[in-house]
Amino acid sequence: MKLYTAAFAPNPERVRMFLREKGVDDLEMVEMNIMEREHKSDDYRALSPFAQIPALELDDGRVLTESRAICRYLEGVYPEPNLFGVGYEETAFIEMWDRRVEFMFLLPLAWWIRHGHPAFTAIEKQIAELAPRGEKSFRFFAKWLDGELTSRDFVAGNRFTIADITAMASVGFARVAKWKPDADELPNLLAWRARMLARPCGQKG
Ligand SMILES: N[C@@H](CCC(=O)N[C@@H](CS)C(=O)NCC(=O)O)C(=O)O
Repeated sequence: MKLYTAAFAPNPERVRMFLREKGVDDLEMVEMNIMEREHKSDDYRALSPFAQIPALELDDGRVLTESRAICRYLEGVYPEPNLFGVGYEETAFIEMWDRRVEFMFLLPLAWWIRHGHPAFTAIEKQIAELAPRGEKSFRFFAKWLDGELTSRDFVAGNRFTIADITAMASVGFARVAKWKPDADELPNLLAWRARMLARPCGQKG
């Protein structure tokens, strides 16, 4: 298997965190430079039709894209520790949380950064109004998640899961917008982040 990845980008970082939590460090990695538009080449588009990273090329030549689908596949190859849930109930609740985080935290953040940060003109036809709209939704969800974390240690329940990884990838990417959880406004999110930074997912790999 070969993982196409890119430094500083949140979706490939989700997969790299997933691998670190699984203790897998021998996957072949192909590093792409997004800002130099390496992923826009015809060769890469043949693998990933929307020219997005990450992509996982399987040994038989098939290619998986979409971070969550790639992690799903890797969970099958490396089942322990379980990060997607055991049984239909836990799996459903973890999926609910992971999708909430992806669509209501990571996606608005991507709008904020991609449509607001001058460096992103390299890959985005910026629409100025989308940046503040994304920022507002991102900040709203951060506050809401902070409230949820008053009563538990992890995003989706009482153990570490894929939902924590998606949230950590978001919080990490938010540094590009000079945002991080504030001790007065988001104390629970800040404490959660400190716990995550102490885990394999929080180590730079
Ligand atoms: N839904 C996809 C999104 C992938 C995605 O947007 N990747 C970004 C990096 S985080 C990318 O490839 N950006 C390059 C571009 O938009 O030109 C996933 O979950 O993997």
